[in-house]
Amino acid sequence: MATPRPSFTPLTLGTAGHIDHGKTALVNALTGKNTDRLPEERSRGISIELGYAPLTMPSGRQLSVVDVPGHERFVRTMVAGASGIDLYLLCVAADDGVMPQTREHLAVLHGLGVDTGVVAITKADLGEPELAAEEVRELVPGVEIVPVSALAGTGLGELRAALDRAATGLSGRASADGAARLHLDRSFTLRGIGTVVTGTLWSGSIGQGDTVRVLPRELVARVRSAQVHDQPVERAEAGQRVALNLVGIGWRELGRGDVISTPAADLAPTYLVDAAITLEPGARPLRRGARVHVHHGTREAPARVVPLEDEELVTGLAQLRLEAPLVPAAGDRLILRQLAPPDTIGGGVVVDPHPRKHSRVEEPAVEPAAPEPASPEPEPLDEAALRMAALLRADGRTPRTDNELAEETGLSARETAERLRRLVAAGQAVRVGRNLHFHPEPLAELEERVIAICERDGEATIASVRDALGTSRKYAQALLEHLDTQRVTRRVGDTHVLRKR
Ligand SMILES: Nc1nc2c(ncn2[C@@H]2O[C@H](COP(=O)(O)OP(=O)(O)OP(=O)(O)O)[C@@H](O)[C@H]2O)c(=O)[nH]1
Ligand SMILES: [Mg+2]
Repeated sequence: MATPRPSFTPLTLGTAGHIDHGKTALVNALTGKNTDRLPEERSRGISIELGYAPLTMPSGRQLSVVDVPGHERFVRTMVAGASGIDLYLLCVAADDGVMPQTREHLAVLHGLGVDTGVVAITKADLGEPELAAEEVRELVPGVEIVPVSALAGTGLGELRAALDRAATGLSGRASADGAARLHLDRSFTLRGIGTVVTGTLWSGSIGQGDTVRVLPRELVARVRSAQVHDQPVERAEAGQRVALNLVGIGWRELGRGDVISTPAADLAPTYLVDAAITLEPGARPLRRGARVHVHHGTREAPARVVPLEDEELVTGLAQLRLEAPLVPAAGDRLILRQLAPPDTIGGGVVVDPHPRKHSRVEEPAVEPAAPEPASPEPEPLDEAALRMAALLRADGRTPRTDNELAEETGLSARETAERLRRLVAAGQAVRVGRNLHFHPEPLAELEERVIAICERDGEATIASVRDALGTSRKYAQALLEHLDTQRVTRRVGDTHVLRKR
C-alpha cells in the first residue's frame, strides 16, 4: 500500500458559535453527514459531543470538519475540539445575532491563535441577515461574511468558495516534523477490531507497526493500522485527523486528553508551565494564586497562577502551577478559563514546559498553597491502578467509593489508597472526600454546574445541588465540601456561596 501524499496541505476546519445557531445543520448541508450521532443529541436537538465529517471543496481540497457544541456548559468540549483546528466557520443566526458563546468561542479561537475563517449568517431564511452581519463586522473586522440557509439550501456554494479562499495559503501543521504528537479526542472499541482512538496529529507521522507511548501515564501500545477519513494509510502525516487501531491497550485505559507519541519524543507530563499569557479585553487581571482552568490540546487542568513580572497579570509571563499534569511542548497554545462565572479569559503560549518552581513575588503568608504533587515524576501505574482509573472514568458523575474500588480489585485498603495516590499524581483521579475519588473530567463538569447554581440562586445547598444534578445527597455533600476546600465556594451555615474574587 502506497502512502498517499496529500496534494493539499491537510487542514482542519472547526465550527464555532452560540447554541442553536445552526452549526450542525450547516455541516450536514455542506458534507451530507449529520454529526449529531448520540440518541441524546438527536432527542434534545443539541450537540453534546464533538462531531466529525470530511468536506470536499470546489478546488478539490478536502477539509476535516470538527463540529463543536454551542451550549455554555460544553465550552470545555469546544476548546478540546478547537485545539486542533487551522481555520474556523463561525455561525451566527440571522434571527438571534451575536450571543454570549459567539463571543466566548471567538475568545477561544483568539487564544489558540486561529485567526483565519469565515462567518456564516445562518438561518438567512429567517430574521434579518444584514443586522446580524453588521454585528459581526463590529466584532471581527475584515472577516468574510456569507448568508446561508441550511434549510433552503441557499448560499452554500458561496460559503464553500469563501472557505476555499480562506484555506488557501494556510500552512497548517504539515511542516511540523519531529516526534509524533497525537492529542486524543476519543477512544472506543469496535467489534472484531479492538481499541480505536482518534485525534489530530500535531506533528510528525505515525503508522502501522509503530510502538507508541500514551502520556501522561506512560503506557505503551502498538499501532495495528491507521486511517485518515476512513481510508487506510500506511502512515498518517502531521495535520491530518487520524484514527489508530491500537493493540496492547484497552479502550478504557486511554481517552480524551491523552497524548500519543513516539518513544523517543522529548515529551513528559508536567505540573509547572511558564507561559506568556494575554487576557481577553475586559477580563479581570489575575493576581497571585488565582485559580483557573488551563486547557492544552484536548486536556485540561486546574491551576494557580503566579504572575512573574508584576503583582497582577493582564499580559505577560506567568507560572501556572497545575493540579493535574499536562503534556505540552514549548510554543504550544493554552487557553485559560475561569470557573466562576464560567468564561474564557485568555490564552497563552508555552515558554517553558518544565521550569523550576519560581516566582518574582514573595510567598504571601495567607495564600493557601496549591496542593503540591507528591512527586513531579508520575510513578508507574500497575494493572490494578489502571483498572481503578478505568472504573472511575466509567462511573462518571457517581463514582464508587474507595472501599468499593478495593473490593472490585481485591486489594487491601492500604494497597488501594496507594494506587489512588498514584492516580491522583498522574491526573487520573481527584480526591473529593474521605473514601471518594472522581475522574477529573466529570468532576470539572459538576463543578461548573454547582457554580451555575450558586450564580442563579446566590447560594448552593446539599438539597439544591442534589436536585439540580439528579444525584444523591452523598455526592452533593462531597462536591460542596470539595469546592469549599478548593476555595471556590465558602460555607455559610448550611449554604455554600461563591468566594469573591
Ligand atoms: N429556518 C431555519 N432553521 C434552521 C436552519 N439551520 C438550522 N435550523 C434549525 O435550528 C435548530 C438548531 O440547529 P443546529 O444545527 O442543531 O444548531 P447548532 O448550532 O448545531 O446547535 P448546538 O450544536 O447545540 O450548539 C434546529 O432546529 C434546526 O432545524 C436554517 O437554515 N433555517
Ligand atoms: Mg450542533
